[in-house]
Amino acid sequence: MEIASHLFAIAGAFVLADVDGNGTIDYIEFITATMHRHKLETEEHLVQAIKHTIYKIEVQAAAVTIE
Ligand SMILES: [Ca+2]
Repeated sequence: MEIASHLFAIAGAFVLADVDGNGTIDYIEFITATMHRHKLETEEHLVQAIKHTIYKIEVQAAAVTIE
């Protein structure tokens, strides 16, 4: 079940990367797809860092309120 879901995700990624729809991923399509993925991962890391920072600020604010 899990393998099928991974294969489905990979097939979907290939379909999205094949911009001209010719059934193959050329160099430009590969670079474009991987750069887009890298950007998404970078944005996800930024969101996680901001959430972590907000959490730490809230914890510190709660500690100050208690004291
Ligand atoms: Ca193509």
